[in-house]
Amino acid sequence: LAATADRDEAEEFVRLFHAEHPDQPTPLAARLHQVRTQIDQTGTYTHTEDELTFGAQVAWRNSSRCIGRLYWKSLRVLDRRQATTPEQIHQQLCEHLRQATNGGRIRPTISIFAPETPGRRAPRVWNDQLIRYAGYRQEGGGILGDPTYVAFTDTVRRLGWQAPVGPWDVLPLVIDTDDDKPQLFDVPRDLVLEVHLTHPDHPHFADLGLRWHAVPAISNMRLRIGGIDYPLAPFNGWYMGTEIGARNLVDTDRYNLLPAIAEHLGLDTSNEATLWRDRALVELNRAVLHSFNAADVKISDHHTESRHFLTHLEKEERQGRSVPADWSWIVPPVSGGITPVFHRYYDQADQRPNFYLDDDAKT
Ligand code: HEM
Ligand code: NRG
Repeated sequence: LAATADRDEAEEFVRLFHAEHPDQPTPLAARLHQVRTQIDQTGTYTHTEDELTFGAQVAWRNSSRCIGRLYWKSLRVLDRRQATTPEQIHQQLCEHLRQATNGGRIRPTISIFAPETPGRRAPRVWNDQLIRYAGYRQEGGGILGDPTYVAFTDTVRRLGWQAPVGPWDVLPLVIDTDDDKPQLFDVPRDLVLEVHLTHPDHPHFADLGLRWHAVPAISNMRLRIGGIDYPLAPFNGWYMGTEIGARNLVDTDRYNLLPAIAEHLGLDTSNEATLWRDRALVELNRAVLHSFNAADVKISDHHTESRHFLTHLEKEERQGRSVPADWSWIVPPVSGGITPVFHRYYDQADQRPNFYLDDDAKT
């Protein structure tokens, strides 16, 4: 069996862990010896709970596309390496949503399932987030729901999902383990906190019937710590309002709602120079922030989140660490130039541990 853990990366990680956490019960040299021996004998090694926690936190710290990294040290890490059957995994995913949602006081959380090993393929879920809305192609060419998920919705219907066929149907989870066929599980309704959108100045805005889910929980990124891959390690924080109000509800290949909102607001859409798109966009983003706040669901705006990110940068640099960042992801999709993150460049580096999307996997 070919080794699944990279020896050099393992060493580098164990050294990093000890550098940032001196005073370990097992000294660095002894731990390095253990890890090398385990890899030589079995092709892999097992992270301690402390290594796993630190590794996940640093993977967040190294996520160059994430503006929300100020709180990387407070990431809650749930060690789910023992869950193996689809039923156990489903139960732990539900428990993740329960703890992370926390009635709206969202807690950044990651659940880490079994890694890839020489003897056994790691479990996966096919969904890209734990909570997403289905999309349906309709007769006549229109799309109901989230257009991004039309293909995935077809897939789960072929696996037997009984689709309600509405605009906000939460997709079932597809859990795939080494020894079973992929299995479908519903996400229990009471674990899906949603916010219905209202507008602080336009009482009839609610009639548009818009909503979004409270928790973004990415489930398709591989967590790589010390040369070990954890393909199933779903994580969440809270939303920045623009993700919903400037992208999910707005992109022309998502809910594409600006025309409907402009009409609702009675804007002059006769030519682009009226800036009706921009005006509708601002009102939608106000509605998102207003509605989450009114419902006591944690969310942050792009001005605050941008400031926090620069605070994070300064804090890390004072610790002697560089903060790799990807300008095109960090700068918010609205009002870029009036947020402070716009007016500078960033280091670009692939530091490990990190999260990887397997379509553009780098290793
Ligand atoms: C990306 C905000 C927590 C890891 C992003 C993006 C935003 C964001 C705005 C860009 C998303 C996009 O444009 O689609 C936040 C906020 C958080 C948070 C406000 C609140 C605490 C976390 C946590 C993790 C994380 C807990 C991991 C432990 C990532 C990664 C990406 C990302 C890996 C890139 C995703 C991709 O490549 O598709 N984050 N984040 N973030 N965030 Fe965060
Ligand atoms: N834009 C995506 C979510 C991407 C990650 N954003 C976060 N992550 N806030 C969307 O669903 O709109 N997080 O872990 O909090």
